[in-house]
Amino acid sequence: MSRTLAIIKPDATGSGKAGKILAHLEAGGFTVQALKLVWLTGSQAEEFYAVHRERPFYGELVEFMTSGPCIPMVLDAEDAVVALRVAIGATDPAEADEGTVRRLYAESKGRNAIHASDSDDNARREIGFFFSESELLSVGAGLR
Ligand code: IDP
Ligand code: MG
Repeated sequence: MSRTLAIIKPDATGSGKAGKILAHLEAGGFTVQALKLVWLTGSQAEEFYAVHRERPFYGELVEFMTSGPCIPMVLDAEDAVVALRVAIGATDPAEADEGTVRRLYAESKGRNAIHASDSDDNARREIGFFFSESELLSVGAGLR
């Protein structure tokens, strides 16, 4: 088993899709190890997405991610990072495979329902961004 981070984004929480997305992930074999509701500040969103600082959509992305509450969660699965990227689908829901979270629940390329870490190193960094050591103490996958 390994571990990754997902974030249900403000478009999905605001339209009442969070429960459906969580159920979809659980049915897909992911186990929730930690979860919370957070409303990011501008500086938190800027820090989380700092890797995209130079991209033309950075301002729009930060504005969107601070427009309502998010639900970050730690998920365990076999090969969790890759499995979750497959389960969420392409960034643009129009290009996402049938049955993926983004195809089912995303509005657009920007307002795309869910984030997933793209590597084990980024998963560790992103989990640490949202969850303290004590909040992860009960988690047993051995990555802490
Ligand atoms: P990913 O979430 O599939 O890994 P990234 O390319 O890492 O996609 O982009 C991070 C986030 O930035 C996307 O999930 C989406 O919310 C937003 N984003 C990416 N490209 C665009 C764009 O062209 N227009 C508006 N927002 C975008
Ligand atoms: Mg990405």
